[in-house]
Amino acid sequence: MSSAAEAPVVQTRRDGDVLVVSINNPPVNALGQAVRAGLLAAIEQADTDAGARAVLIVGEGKAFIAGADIREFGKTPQPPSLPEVCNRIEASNKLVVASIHGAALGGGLEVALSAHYRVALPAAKLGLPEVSLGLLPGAGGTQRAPRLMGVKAAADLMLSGKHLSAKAAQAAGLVDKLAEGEDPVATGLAYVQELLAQGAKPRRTRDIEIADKPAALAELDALAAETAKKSRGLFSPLKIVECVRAAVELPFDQGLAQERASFMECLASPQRAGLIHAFFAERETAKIPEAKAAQPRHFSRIAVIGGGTMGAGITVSALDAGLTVTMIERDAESIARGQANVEKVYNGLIAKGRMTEEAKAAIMARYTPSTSYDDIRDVDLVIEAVFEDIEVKKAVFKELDRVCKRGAVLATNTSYLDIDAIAAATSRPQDVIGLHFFSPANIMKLLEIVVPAKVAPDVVTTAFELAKKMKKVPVRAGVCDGFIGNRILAVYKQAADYIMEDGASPYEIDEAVRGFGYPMGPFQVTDLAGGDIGWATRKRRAATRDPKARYVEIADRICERGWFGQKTGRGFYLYPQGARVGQPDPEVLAIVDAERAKKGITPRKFTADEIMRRYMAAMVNEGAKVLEEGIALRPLDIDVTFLSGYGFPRFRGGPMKWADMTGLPKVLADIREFAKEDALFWKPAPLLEKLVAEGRDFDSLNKSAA
Ligand code: 3H9
Repeated sequence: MSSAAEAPVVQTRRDGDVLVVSINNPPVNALGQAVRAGLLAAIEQADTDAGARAVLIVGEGKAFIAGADIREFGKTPQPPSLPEVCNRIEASNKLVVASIHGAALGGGLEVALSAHYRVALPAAKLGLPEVSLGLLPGAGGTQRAPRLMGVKAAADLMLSGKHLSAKAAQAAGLVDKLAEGEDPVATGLAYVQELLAQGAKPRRTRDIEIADKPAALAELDALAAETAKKSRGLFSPLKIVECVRAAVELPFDQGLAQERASFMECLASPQRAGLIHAFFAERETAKIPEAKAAQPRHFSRIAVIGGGTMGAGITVSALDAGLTVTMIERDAESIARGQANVEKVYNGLIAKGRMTEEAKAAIMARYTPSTSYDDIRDVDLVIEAVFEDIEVKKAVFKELDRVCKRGAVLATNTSYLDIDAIAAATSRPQDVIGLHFFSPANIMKLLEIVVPAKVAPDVVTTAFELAKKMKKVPVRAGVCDGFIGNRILAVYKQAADYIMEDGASPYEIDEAVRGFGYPMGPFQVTDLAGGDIGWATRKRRAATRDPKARYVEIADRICERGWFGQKTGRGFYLYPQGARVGQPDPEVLAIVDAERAKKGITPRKFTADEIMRRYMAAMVNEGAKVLEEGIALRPLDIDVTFLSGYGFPRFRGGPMKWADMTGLPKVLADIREFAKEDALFWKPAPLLEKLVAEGRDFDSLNKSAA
């Protein structure tokens, strides 16, 4: 073990009459067992040190404390607990001050709220984001925050999980002083001396009385109703409201006891397991084999080919990342439309008061429209976002090959097409990669980085660097029809079509999928995206479709009528007068009935549970195939793809995590059962069978890849 690893994670030293307690547990000073024990010991030491008049708690490195150590959740808790540490800090007979820089989140903020005074440096970020992990503040946060900042503001902080700037935290009452400077120790010591000079004594948050309790309870009633409506199956938000209510109604210690009990319930919930899996998985996807060997290429000037919705969204993402963008379109009219698409995004922000005209002008100064490829000779990176047709794309890449400087990265935004074939249209396949953005590209977080056979490793790392600059969640994918996301989508969409043809209405299926936690069901999504998009894909695939495979024609019948969804006023649903929420359409049900009759199918009843078992089994089985073919590096890459790009409910952790939590033997048993009806579609993935035979789960593959 290195000496750095042996250094205590909490150190104390005397600075005159102040005991400085510093936490040094990189990367973010999470409150693991050793930190908790160290903090407790430091406070005991301070209380018995006659020469110490005050204690200063600081974090070393980039954060004060980012919270409890999330990796410990789900394991047997080791004493001392964080609530015990916080209570001990608050009870200290010495003046305790927290000096906050960087993140003071979750348990980190709870430590600070247990101190008697708080000073923050300007870049500090304070928050109680436990809700995003399926938890609630479990070390006194639900009891102390309302006493310091008021009941409504504290509940909002906990329910939103948002981070407050130091300035906002001071205005809210969480922080006593906002200090200039960059050194939390020097700033903290100066503040301690200021307090001592004023004769300040320990001031315990637990002793603060909550003002106007009847008004606070009325606010909580309203908040509980709103939270029940908004939290869509999430467990911890309502628990947060109940704990804040306890802060108002009960003595402090009873409130703490209720918080503890609720925290333990959340900790035991599968939602916590799903959300924490999502947290770590999103940080893992950037860990790719190429990262060890290849530094990203430099890029600052980029080109976007195509100014449609996708090209404009990519342009906005690039401009927001500080890059210089040249947009290429084929003629004056198209480029004017492309620029209008870009400006529309910024004008929307201006209309909402979230951007000034000056800020827009500064951003647009980095944007150049052009109709000539000659204007992009010097760019470092190109993203093509033209019509989804392999011949059109190959022609664009031939042109890029002709004009672009050597070493420029050439990326295609195709969602299905063969990127190896696109790369082969150039003389430099080592520079060609897929960057699959999701629409609207300036909003959606997912970026599938599709790695063709001949691409150079430093082009792959450049793509990941671009994702970081654009604040996207990158996932590395291999080349196949649809890559990770759209390939798996095609299969579970097919499962939904089979369920529909066998007896459930599209509306029942959508309802079951929403009940699982999705914001929308698959037929609502089709209507939103435009039925014509899927129709074009089905036509393209018709030639290669296995003639023995079951094919449901209902969607084709709907498209043949020109019913493409919201944009045409009807699709699977009716959208009278431009309504955004659709109504069931009896004519669609008649089409479904006619198609069933044509195939001699007698419709049967499906429960929501059976719908979801089929939907998820199809998703997981195809996910396993994507893994064994190496299209996805790890199960967690599939999880992140669906969480960030396809609306998969975050609290379920992603499809592969869902499968692990459901139990792979159960999922496989379902697939084998369904295979009795259609052995071709429900062919179990060999990887799934292997894992079940070996008694392993998908997560074991994440771990072995780490
Ligand atoms: C809690 O506090 C419960 C209590 O109320 C009650 C207890 C009884 N633990 O995000 P980054 C790792 S719940 C363990 O890439 P950034 C992270 O995995 C907690 N590890 O950096 C990554 O590791 P690696 C409430 C953690 O600068 C590395 O640190 N707190 C933790 O973009 C760097 O992270 C939160 O929810 C942790 N708590 O962002 C805050 N946090 O290098 C969660 C981070 O191996 N954290 N790691 O991939 C964050 O929001 C961001 O990490 C932060 C830094 C803003 C701090």
